[in-house]
Amino acid sequence: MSFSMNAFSLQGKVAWVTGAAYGIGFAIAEALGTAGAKIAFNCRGEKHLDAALKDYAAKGIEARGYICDVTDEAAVAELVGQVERDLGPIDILVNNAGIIKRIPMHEMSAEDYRQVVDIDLVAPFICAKAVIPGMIERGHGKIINICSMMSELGRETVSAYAAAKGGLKMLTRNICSEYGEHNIQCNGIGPGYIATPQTAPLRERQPDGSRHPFDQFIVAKTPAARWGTTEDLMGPAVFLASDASNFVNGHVLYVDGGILAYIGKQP
Ligand code: NAP
Ligand code: GCO
Repeated sequence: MSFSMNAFSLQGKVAWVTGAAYGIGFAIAEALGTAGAKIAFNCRGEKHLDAALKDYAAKGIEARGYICDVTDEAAVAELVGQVERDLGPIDILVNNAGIIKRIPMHEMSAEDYRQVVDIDLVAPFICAKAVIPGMIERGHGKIINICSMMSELGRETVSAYAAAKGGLKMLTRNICSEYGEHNIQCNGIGPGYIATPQTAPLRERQPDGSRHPFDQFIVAKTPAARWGTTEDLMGPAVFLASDASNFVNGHVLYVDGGILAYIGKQP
């Protein structure tokens, strides 16, 4: 038995990354494209789609973009058919699209709570469900669910998000349990605190120019002593999308600069 770096290549594969017009999804799609995969991505509106197509082209990545809300089961099924006609069967799905609402739980409406769960937990089920039959037929497939620190930890104001991301960790394990025998690997990536539009409000400068208290808190709580970048997620995503991880299943790979290992700075 010998090992070749080709195990990490995605040449000839088709990867669909949800919500990948910018942020973490864009970086993951860029990495998978650089590793050789043909890229399909979706987002909700024309404006982001057009900008993203230019951004992918500027990175030298051939990507097809589609408008599709991942909570709409019929639209997702249609999208999968279209991607397969345009690029070929989907080998890799990355469930990245997600939102957060930071509202104290006792003030949060059930409607807001449901919207977060719908996008962050129900949509990954909808998207996975749409690609699994084809993966079973072809005898292989990779599903990567973008989890969170909140798959393990709680904090003030993010009850819906934590419930959804905790659920997503268990959906990951369940897809592994249910479809592992078909050579389908379903794993999660649990990013730490990553500088993207989603976390921008937590990094905003204060009126006096000082750093946001949450920004300072996160840097102190992270052994790496910094926020993560979207680039930090590229290598882990390629690994989990490639044959190099064919016996890794039902796992959440935390890419958090060490947050989950750390009790916190002593006073
Ligand atoms: P972001 O900058 O806010 O990007 C979120 C993406 O999701 C956008 O492209 C958005 O597209 C898309 N999206 C949202 N709802 C959608 C829907 N219903 N249908 C289709 N696309 C939808 O967030 P991010 O920081 O890159 O986060 C990406 C993922 O990583 C999320 O699941 C998030 O929870 C997770 N995560 C983030 C961090 C972090 O620190 N940033 C840490 C851990 C996990 P539109 O513009 O079309 O709405
Ligand atoms: C928050 C953050 C997070 C991160 C991320 C951490 O308000 O605490 O937005 O939850 O985005 O998911 O891993």
